[in-house]
Amino acid sequence: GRILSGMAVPVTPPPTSPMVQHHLTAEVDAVVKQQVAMARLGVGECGTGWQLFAEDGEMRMYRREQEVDGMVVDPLKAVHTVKGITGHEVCHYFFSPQYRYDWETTLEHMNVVETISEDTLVFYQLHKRIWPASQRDVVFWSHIRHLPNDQDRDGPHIWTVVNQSTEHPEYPGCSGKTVRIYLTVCLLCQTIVNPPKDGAPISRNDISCKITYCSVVNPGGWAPASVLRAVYKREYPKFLKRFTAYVINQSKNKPIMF
Ligand code: 18C
Repeated sequence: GRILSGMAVPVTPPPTSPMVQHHLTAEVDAVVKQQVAMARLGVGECGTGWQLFAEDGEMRMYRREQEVDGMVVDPLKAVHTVKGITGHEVCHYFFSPQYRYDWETTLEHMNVVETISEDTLVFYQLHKRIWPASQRDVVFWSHIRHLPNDQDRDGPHIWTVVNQSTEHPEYPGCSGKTVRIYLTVCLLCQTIVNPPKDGAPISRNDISCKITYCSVVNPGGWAPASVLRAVYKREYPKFLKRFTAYVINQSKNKPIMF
């Protein structure tokens, strides 16, 4: 069986697909551009009523209450500033499959279904069950990208990871007792550097990372709104705090990855 509950098995992704232009390439590019543009909008702009629901130090989490066919799909937008790490580092640890079990606490199983290219993978994830709801799973492509700042060559460069639900013939999602989740997630990271005045080399004390995390998750099947919103409220702050602490810890004795 492919399900190894909770075990951190070493991940050996399948080899890169040999096609010149994979059928997902155009979709990936379009969704990434759209998600990055949306993530760059502040929570005050657009007049769309983001409401603050969690706050901890520099971290702020906002949501908009939204339902589709009676199901809660509240969009989430979180902003955070973390000292001592770069946007490249944050995106590297979020994207790479070998670290996922270290920081993703809701995971029961994860595997790479397909390697589209070095920067685009397709994942299958089975998440822990919340009693009494059905267990959830998800298939999504994940893309990591560096966005050079074209307005200001010395300005901050931006890194992003976008995850978007997709279909895969080996994981049909309509069989068995799991319910398929649909998600769109965008992690956008900007490195801020305060160069030391004495011309000394840049150290981790001189850098910080401005993080924006946006997510829309459709639970795929009915779940009580109050339970769902309670899960959101508990899990999203837990994720962002734990994940950023993980990146700080992984990066601290390594050279800065700009
Ligand atoms: O972005 C994040 N992680 C990425 C890499 O894994 C990727 C995947 C996101 C998966 C999100 C869906 C998670 C479903 C979890 C279900 C059970 C969790 C609780 C378990 C407690 C024991 O993009 C970071 C994601 C941070 C996760 C936040 C939680 C979101 C909750 C969404 C609820 C979905 C429906 C749950 C159905 C049960 C309702 C009673």
